[in-house]
Amino acid sequence: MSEIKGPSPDAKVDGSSLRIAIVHARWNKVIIDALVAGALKKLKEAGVKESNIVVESVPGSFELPIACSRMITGSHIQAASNEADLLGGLNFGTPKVASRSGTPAPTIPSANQAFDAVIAIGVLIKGATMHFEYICDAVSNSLMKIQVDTGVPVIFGVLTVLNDDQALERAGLGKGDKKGHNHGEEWGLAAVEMGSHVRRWNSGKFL
Ligand code: DLZ
Repeated sequence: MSEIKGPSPDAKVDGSSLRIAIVHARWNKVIIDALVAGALKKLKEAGVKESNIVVESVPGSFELPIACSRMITGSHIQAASNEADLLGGLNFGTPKVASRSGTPAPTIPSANQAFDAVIAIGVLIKGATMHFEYICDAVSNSLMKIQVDTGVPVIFGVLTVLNDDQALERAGLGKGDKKGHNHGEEWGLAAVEMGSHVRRWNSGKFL
């Protein structure tokens, strides 16, 4: 394998305070499952708590942009509702501790905070028509637009490959000595790094 191509050594980032979403397509499931597992492995190794990882699925890669967009918005609504609860305001569904004394029960502070990053995972394999080109173009442009517009990093976990073997190798499932490497792992690390950078940048702190 080339020594030049590929990411530089992992940035050491602590994911223990981050909340991360993974949304994956269900097309090409064997490869998807390996990529999601790779991303989850690295999220946990970086300290992201299991309770702060949300995994959702959509039919195909074409649905990834709407899922990312709505999940980011939904997590902001969830976080705002938690804040309102803590201030004694409206409660949109956070459970309350049962009161035995007749005095109002305190609201349990929820761990739900807005997502610090979303990983969009899909596997697009070229077929005989132009379908592949249109979907690759639309999905990659939309995901980039969502992260720039929302300010929440959207990690591009979409394989755009010419055949099954290329996809298998990029999920670490290749045949013989072409086992390849699971790119899901890099996506997990990228989510933690970008989530933590953006938090810092948003509070006006720079290295
Ligand atoms: C229709 C379709 C095709 C042909 N190929 C793929 C693929 O390789 N990878 C993928 O994630 N999704 C594929 N899809 C489904 C579309 O992404 C989408 O789900 C449908 O067109 C419905 O909008």
